Amino acid sequence: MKTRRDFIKISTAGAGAAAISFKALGSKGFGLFESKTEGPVSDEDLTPYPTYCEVCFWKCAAWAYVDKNGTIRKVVGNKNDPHCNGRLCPRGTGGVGMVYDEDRLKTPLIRDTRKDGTQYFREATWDEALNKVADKMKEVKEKYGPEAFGLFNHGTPGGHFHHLLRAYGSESNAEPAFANCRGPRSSAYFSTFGAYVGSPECTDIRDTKCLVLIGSHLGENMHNSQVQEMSDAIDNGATIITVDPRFSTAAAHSNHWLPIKPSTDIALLMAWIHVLIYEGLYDKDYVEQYTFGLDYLKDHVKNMTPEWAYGITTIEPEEIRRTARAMADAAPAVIIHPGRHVVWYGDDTQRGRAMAILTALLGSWGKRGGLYFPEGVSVPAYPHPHFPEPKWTWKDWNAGRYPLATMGITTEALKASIPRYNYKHQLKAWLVAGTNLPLSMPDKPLFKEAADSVEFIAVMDTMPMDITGYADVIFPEATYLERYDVIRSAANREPNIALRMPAIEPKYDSKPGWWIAKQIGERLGLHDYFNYDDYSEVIDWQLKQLGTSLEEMKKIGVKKYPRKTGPLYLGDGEDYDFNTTTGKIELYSVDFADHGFDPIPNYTKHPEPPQNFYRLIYGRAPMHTFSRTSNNPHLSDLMSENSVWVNPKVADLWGLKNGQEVWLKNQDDAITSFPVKVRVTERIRWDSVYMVHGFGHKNKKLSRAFGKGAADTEMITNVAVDPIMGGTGMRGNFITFLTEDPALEEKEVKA
Ligand SMILES: Nc1nc2c(c(=O)[nH]1)N[C@H]1C(S)=C(S)[C@@H](COP(=O)(O)OP(=O)(O)OC[C@H]3O[C@@H](n4cnc5c(=O)[nH]c(N)nc54)[C@H](O)[C@@H]3O)O[C@H]1N2
Ligand SMILES: Nc1nc2c(c(=O)[nH]1)N[C@H]1C(S)=C(S)[C@@H](COP(=O)(O)OP(=O)(O)OC[C@H]3O[C@@H](n4cnc5c(=O)[nH]c(N)nc54)[C@H](O)[C@@H]3O)O[C@H]1N2
Ligand code: SF4
Ligand SMILES: [Mo]
Repeated sequence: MKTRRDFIKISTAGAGAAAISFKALGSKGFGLFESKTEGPVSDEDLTPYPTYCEVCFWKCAAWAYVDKNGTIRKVVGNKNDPHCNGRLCPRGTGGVGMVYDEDRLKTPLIRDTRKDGTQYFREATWDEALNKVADKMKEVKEKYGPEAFGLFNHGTPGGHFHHLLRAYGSESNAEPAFANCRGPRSSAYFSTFGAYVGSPECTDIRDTKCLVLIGSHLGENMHNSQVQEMSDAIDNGATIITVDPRFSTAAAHSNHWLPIKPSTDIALLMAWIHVLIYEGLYDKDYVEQYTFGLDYLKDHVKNMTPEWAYGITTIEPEEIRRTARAMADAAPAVIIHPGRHVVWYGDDTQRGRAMAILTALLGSWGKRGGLYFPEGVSVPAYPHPHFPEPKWTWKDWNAGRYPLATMGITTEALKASIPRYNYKHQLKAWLVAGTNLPLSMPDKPLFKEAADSVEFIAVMDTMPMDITGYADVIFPEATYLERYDVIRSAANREPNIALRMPAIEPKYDSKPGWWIAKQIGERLGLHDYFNYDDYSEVIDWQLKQLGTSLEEMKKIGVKKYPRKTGPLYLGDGEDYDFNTTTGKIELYSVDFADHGFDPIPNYTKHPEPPQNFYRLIYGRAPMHTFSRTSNNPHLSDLMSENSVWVNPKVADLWGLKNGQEVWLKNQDDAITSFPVKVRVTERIRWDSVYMVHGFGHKNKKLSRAFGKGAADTEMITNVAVDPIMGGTGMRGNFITFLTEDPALEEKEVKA
């Protein structure tokens, strides 16, 4: 296929990954990054402005301290905020680096073609760039209907553009945080309990007696308040059980580390369920009162013994029994952590179901030290006319597939953009806001084909990330420390809200997302949907409905409200109606049975690595968030590249040395663009290798991140799709090592 649009590497015409200790955060927060260029300054000379962090999706509330010259000197957690309790993680403190990164996008850019036919980006005025996008939106609406304009979004910028698209007539949106992240968890917990676990997850870690982490690497995955509560729980003597093929930071703090063979977790979970039922260790009163389907479950797991699971998982039967009994001893103050990035092997909703069923048997849903009932504040919408009804939405791409998807599926959006898939409803143009699709979407060839197929792409970003190379128009968004944004309202133990306001004026010619969306809206004749001059008017109006004001929130940043929905926990024997088909917690899912899915989870065997190949698994480093921080001046100082973790046995076999650079090649002959250093360590099983996600950037304009480390995404060409909700299982990929530069080899062959 001919590439209509070249990938442009923007040029305008003119401490070890796992080394962070829980204590670092548990006591006083991570050390501050003070400005390097300015001298020391005392707090009295600084003005604090409230914000909430955008470096990850935990959205910790914070104060940005600004000096007399208008420089942000530090960002510090808000003490009244339940997401952070006054302590930010290393990424949050380093967030100020997003403002002062000199590689930032500085002006709008428009793709143009030189006389010789090559493409480049030229600087444009806001007016020209906004007109270009608005004109294209008008054209698409006339030619194909507004639904053909799709939106990929993540984080707060997405909200403003979602509003714009709804006003324009489209509900064709998808975000990687669903099908590439936590989607299977939503379907699993909703079908079992009729409720979601939310974000922050409603895990009562501070009061737990036993925390079970199944591939959830808290500590490296820096979910701030959870990491703090885990540190307290460890101090209070809670039993920690970690199931991970890798000796993670959490495993290092655990009483039991179960180094499971990857892809076999469902077998372990079913064996645990077997032990609880057949040793009579489950919470009989709770199960009797609140659940549906124990008899089916009992029969189903009859032969799923620890001995059966041992052959599959490589975990000793006695260890399976011991850990099941430890959970039962602690019940109901036990948490089977629901995890978050759960798109692993394509049967992920069923693994989530097994975790939810185990939770129910232990009687810990709705109990102190288990999972509590969260409550949020409902922020009223600023008045605007009704949105027009689209003729079709993201649901129609799926055409009946993935019946339990609750949000747009990103891979389906890509297929809907490619004519040869012949979808009835097709996308012709995209807006992309706050997501770096080339690094976050598996199956890169599919992404490229989709980007080549659509007529137009507009990208809003703060940085010249990989995605911007595919754009026709690029908008430089102001960073979160330079803008007003939507009021944060996330369910928690106590309902609460947080304000984000600008600490400084936007640098360069960047503008806030709300402003960009409004400007496009005005050009489309949608003024009534954007009936304000400044977003602070929207926020003030909303805050007044909530009994406060912008003035008050500027002083406090976070406001808490009393609960209205009742206590955090179920009372003993209290009646409770679950929002499921049977009104009970469904050990047997009626909904799944109706849709032809297994009503109780089954273990299915997944492909194993071929000879000389190893399973690629990946995760997080405490000082980085995906690909968004790799160029951050503060955070790249802490960790500038990723490495590939290799077991010593494997290193011996291949003659690999610590620090040696290798290229990785996967089962489909995809090769990493850049080499990556080997880290020889006992902390990974011999059948797998491990990488931190977010490195291997290909845009030269990222002066610190370009070519540093390798991208796991390039090795993820095989995707195991979850039939229930469309999740993209990414851990069925196998890699081998190339010790010579493959580009040199190619040159030699040609010569
Ligand atoms: N291979 C692989 N793929 C994965 C994962 C993995 O571990 N490995 N993880 C998956 C998971 S769990 C998730 S949630 C997704 C995340 O996927 P993405 O949402 O794509 O995450 P990032 O890579 O951080 O990309 C965020 C983009 O937003 C930009 N940005 C940051 N702040 C702002 C802002 O204020 N305004 C605007 N407009 N842009 C901003 C950044 O510069 C960057 O380009 O990826 C998924 N994909
Ligand atoms: N510092 C930091 N924190 C983050 C993020 C970040 O980018 N940086 N991203 C945030 C986001 S959006 C998300 S979704 C979460 C993701 O964080 P988590 O939900 O914790 O998810 P994963 O990335 O899937 O977890 C990776 C762990 O799973 C293990 N693993 C791999 N294969 C298997 C297997 O087959 N079985 C088992 N039991 N374990 C396995 C890996 O060894 C690794 O330790 O992190 C969040 N927190
Ligand atoms: S956990 Fe860290 S990066 Fe995420 S919002 Fe909180 S401070 Fe920011
Ligand atoms: Mo995620």
